Amino acid sequence: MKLAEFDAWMTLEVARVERALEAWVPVDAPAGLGQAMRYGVLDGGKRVRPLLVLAASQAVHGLPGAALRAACAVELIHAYSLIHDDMPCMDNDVLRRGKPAVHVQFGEAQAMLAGDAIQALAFDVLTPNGGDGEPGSDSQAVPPVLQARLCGLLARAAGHSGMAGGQAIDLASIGLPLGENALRDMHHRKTGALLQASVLMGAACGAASPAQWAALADYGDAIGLAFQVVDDILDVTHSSVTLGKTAGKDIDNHKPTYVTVLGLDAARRHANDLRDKAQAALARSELPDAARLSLLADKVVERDN
Ligand code: GRG
Repeated sequence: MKLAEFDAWMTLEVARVERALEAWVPVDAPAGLGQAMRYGVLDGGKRVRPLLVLAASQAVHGLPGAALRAACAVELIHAYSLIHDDMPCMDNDVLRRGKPAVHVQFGEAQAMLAGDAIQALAFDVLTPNGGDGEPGSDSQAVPPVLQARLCGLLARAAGHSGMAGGQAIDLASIGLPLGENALRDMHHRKTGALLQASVLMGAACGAASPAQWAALADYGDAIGLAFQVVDDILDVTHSSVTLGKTAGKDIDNHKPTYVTVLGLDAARRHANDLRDKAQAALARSELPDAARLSLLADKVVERDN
């Protein structure tokens, strides 16, 4: 696939995800909650996770309606995690996606509620049969067995053994000299689990053989970690303006990172090794339509925000 074709695909798919999120995140939730939810979800973010869902689904000729719902559900979980992460009781940041964080704009209580409601909405979006006339409802698009599978994959990635567990380790590790293994375990959970789930939820929308599923799981595992290594690198090499969030935060907060543990050059080499691992896993999958996943792996490592 040529780069121009891939760029056009990304533009088209991101626009489709934006339209769906625009329709599904409510305007009319009580007492200003809808406004806070929409502020936290819409108009910002690279939408990497939805693109991974859609690319994986297309690689296995998945159901397009199911894949779009899965793409939005993963992005909703990601958006909720950022809202809660920015709160004073966690990472205490004021800038997110180039604008004031949700708790700065709407207050702490509303930010907590917006995150809670966005998390619940993710599972609502995945279960259209339970939806009561929600916008764009297409219960035919996601067979009930697939709804349950997608909910399970997402819940396990977001919960205590995945993202929330990783966040707990993160908060408990401030100022501690973590070794590389402990750092890897934390980031597998905190960042990697949701990125890997994005790939697997896309794969679940189609027919992946057990060997292809295992290869895609390895791909998701490698890019999930690569994403975090690059995040640690960008935190020290790029400005807040480029990143749309406060740069240099990890060092200021005395957090162990791949840069503090390995050093900048070794961290860069590690990111490239993980990209190679992801590409090798894709080759093992022998999926003929995996070019988008391959180009996304490059993008994860070469990104500058
Ligand atoms: C609150 C349960 C809970 C978890 C929070 C995701 C997370 C866990 C914390 C965010 C802290 C952080 C900066 C992690 C590094 C990796 C990461 C998730 C970066 C942000 O994701 P991007 O770059 O953001 O995809 P955009 O804004 O582009 O969507």
